[in-house]
Amino acid sequence: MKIDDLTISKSIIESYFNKFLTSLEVDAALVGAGPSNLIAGYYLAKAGMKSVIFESKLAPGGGMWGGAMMFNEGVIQSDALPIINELGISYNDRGGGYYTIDTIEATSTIISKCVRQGTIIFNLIKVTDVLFDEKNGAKRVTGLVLNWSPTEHLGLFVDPLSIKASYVVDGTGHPADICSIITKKIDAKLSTKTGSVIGEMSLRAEEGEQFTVSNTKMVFPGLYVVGMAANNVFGGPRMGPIFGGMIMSGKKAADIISSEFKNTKK
Ligand code: 48F
Repeated sequence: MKIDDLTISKSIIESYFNKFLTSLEVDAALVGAGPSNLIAGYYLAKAGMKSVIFESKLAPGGGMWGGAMMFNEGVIQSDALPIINELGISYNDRGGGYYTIDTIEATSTIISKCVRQGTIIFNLIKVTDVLFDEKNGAKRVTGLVLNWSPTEHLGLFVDPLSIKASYVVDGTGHPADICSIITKKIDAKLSTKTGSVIGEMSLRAEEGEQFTVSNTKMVFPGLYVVGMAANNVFGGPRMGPIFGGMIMSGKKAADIISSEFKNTKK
């Protein structure tokens, strides 16, 4: 076959912009492609919701690739094994309910399953702000404001674009970027003890893992937190290189949002 350079360019441009156009109004918009949001994306798509993830870096996967201290192995506890089995990720049984996963295989599989299930991932796009509505003094997050990540690095003054979403999920990990943004920019009072981002505490795996899952919830109308962002926002400890909590948090977020979504459609 003869290869035509312009056909290559036209194919990429048209496919990309079709993908972007179909993502302008979605059921769920997820910020950050770490393990928790990738799992949320997988289960949201499985539940039939139109979902999209925006990731500021080149590679989705967040902090999972590097395992612990760049040893590319991670630990999963038995509670998260049903999800690992559903996704077909391999593991080694270390005994006592501890399993190790090769973080390269695990991260690449989670990304692939998420996309193949139907959640679109856009990389190199940073969420810089939110869209919100205000009715009778009550605010609700209704979308995201986006820009190419390099604009920030290069200090370019380029205006963003925006999309609308019925539900937004902050899965930005340690910084909890979206929750911080709304407390500063729309004077949002979060459902935390202080009304703002409390900040993450020192590493304690046992407590941190439970904290992530129990604090995966709505933090402001229209906005949910998952994974490490939940620990930062609600003031829980970090957990280090055990990933079961991240995975269970992603599934919990998808379960809450998809059941709410179904209720609004009744
Ligand atoms: O940090 P990250 O992996 O979040 P997570 O799903 O998982 C945490 C674990 O990896 C690990 C841990 C548990 O053992 O503590 O750290 O909670 O992924 C967060 C992703 O969000 C992206 C960031 O590049 C990363 O890939 N991100 C952060 N801010 C933005 C963003 C933003 N404003 N817009 C788009 N992406």
